[in-house]
Amino acid sequence: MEEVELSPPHPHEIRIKVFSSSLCRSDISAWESQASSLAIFPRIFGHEASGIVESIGEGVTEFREGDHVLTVFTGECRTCRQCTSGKSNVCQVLGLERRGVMHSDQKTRFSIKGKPVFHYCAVSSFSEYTVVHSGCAVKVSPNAPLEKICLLSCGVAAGLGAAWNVAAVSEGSTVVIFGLGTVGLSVAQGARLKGASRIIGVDTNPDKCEKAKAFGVTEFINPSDSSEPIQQVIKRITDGGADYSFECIGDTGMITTALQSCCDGWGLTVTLGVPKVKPEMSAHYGLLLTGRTLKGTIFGGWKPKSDLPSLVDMYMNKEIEVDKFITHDLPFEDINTAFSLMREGKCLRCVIHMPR
Ligand code: CXF
Ligand code: ZN
Repeated sequence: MEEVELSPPHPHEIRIKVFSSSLCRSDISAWESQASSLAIFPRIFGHEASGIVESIGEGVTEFREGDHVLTVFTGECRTCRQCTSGKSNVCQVLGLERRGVMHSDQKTRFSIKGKPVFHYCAVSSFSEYTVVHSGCAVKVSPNAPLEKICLLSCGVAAGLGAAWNVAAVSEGSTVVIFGLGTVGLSVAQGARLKGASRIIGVDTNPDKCEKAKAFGVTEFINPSDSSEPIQQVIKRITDGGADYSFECIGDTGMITTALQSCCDGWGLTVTLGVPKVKPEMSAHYGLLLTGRTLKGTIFGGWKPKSDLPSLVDMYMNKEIEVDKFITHDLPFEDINTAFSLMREGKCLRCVIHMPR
């Protein structure tokens, strides 16, 4: 825990009093990353967060002090080619920020004794206050519980979007999901809500079996339990492969396995995991010649400003499940416990509550 200084918001930015921030696996992956381009320290992690607008910078018209917001790690400028295409959420102006600075001036808003403290995804929510670009926050209903909906700022929304927007899972179909963390289990929830008849969950952590059933997984397979390669098991029990497979681990080797686990002709593999070590992937081209498709996605294809408020409404109307993903609630001072639980595979989401 450190005392940091945080500047007022610059033009088109807002300063937020963070309310709750859940820990996402990618916070840890980035922290542990040995790749020098990502080793930016000292830095404040955290990106899956809710908060209340404390002050607004020049030119901000969309927010007022007191507004309830979700932060987003990939923004929406509403003017670039991708934002106006109606086909993509990969904003060219406020998209994923990997250099630890703010989009507008490549500088930081945090410092300690005049020395910069870097950002993460231009959000940095493991702090009592943060500054974000106004295009990287979404106003939500003041009736929605901030201590729950922070999960919609990354993991839960990403999984639902992958099933709905990217794969468009159809009724009666067979789905296989590799990696049953919050993202994978959100894919399961999304597939169930679209009427998939079989949802096969794959994870090497045996504790995931019980948890997974609660989110719609109909069959659980632990690859460590058999010597038969997992793709062969999937093909055998699905008459040649699933209709859809999802890679939610962040292991590029598993992308090949996921492709091999879906069927000839129309099998679709959606990859959402963020690789921890090796970013390159390889697969036999024959897998594509025989009609498979491989699609990548960030944030499940959701355009945050346009789409997140309706996801919050769906939660409020009890059409989607969010609370069940919260396995732990911790005060900010115990944030390191959340890191341990995540590393040991003992949680889905730990929500960190800021002092009020
Ligand atoms: C990630 C997405 C890919 C890069 C790092 C941040 N967001 C959520 O986990
Ligand atoms: Zn995340």
